[in-house]
Amino acid sequence: MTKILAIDDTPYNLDILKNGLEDEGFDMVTAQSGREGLMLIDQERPDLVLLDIGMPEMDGHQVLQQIRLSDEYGDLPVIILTANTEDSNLARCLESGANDYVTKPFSFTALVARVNNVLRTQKDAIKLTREAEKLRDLAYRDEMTGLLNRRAFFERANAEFEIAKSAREPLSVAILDIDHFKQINDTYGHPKGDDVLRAFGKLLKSSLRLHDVVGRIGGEEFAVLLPNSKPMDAYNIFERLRTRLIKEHLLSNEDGTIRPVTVSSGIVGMTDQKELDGLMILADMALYRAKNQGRNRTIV
Ligand code: GH3
Ligand code: MG
Ligand code: MG
Ligand code: MG
Repeated sequence: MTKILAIDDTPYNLDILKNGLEDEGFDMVTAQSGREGLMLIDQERPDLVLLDIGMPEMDGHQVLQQIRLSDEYGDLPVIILTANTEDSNLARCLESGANDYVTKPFSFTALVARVNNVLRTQKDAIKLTREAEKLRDLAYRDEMTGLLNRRAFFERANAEFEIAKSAREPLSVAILDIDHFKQINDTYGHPKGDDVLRAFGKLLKSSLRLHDVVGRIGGEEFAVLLPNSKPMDAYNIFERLRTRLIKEHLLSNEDGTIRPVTVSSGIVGMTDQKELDGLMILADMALYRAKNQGRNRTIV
């Protein structure tokens, strides 16, 4: 059965979509915010997403961007539901990677036809949008690791920070820095150093949830914003990552000995900071302490 996730901040719209599409034989899941929608994509693995654009906090464009940047869900078909019928808005919806759009108010016949059409032509649509995806990647993605680049990280992280601040929700920020990376380059060569960065990026991403914001913000420096997470939750995640990294990523020396790759991390939770920058400075201070205390550790 085809599972559809509808994301809309208006409960009434969700009821209409759920009832109407269930009658058409679809399995329906609903979310009232962008962030809840991203969580449900992880949990429910829908075949298609119906996405409202005008939502407070995280709007539809931001949700779509997050989906398209995901390795796992990047190809997920998305149909945008929008009340704004201006050409510029509709063009923007398609440019940001939507497979199709439906303008509100919509007829169910048209909506169901578009859903079926998108599902059928999903593969062709991927090919057609590949060029656009490449351009988007250039702007947002760090080429080496596939994570968000520095600019995109701060853009997304600032948006999450504002949401958490106004909703008075917990949030954690972490900065991670690979230990003695210069020595890794000097000992094993720059290409091997690049391999370590790629492997670390992959491990980091796989330790986190789809709605966590994760980027490479410097050469061997990474940053993560975890919405709705207390510092101790983040600590447990990064400690697991740290011990896994040491076990799984070993560099062998010519004399047969091995050298594990290690990482130091600084974590902070939401404080009375008015700006994300303030939290980043505190996370950097925690990282500095981790380095000073001997590296290969996580400090909250
Ligand atoms: P610390 O434990 O204090 O963090 O020491 P470190 O050697 O990791 O830190 P330092 O800042 O002294 O060196 C970072 C090194 O990372 C220097 C730079 O050449 C290297 N680097 C930065 N970007 C890249 C990259 O894209 N690829 C590779 N292979 N190396 C990089
Ligand atoms: Mg809305
Ligand atoms: Mg370092
Ligand atoms: Mg560094």
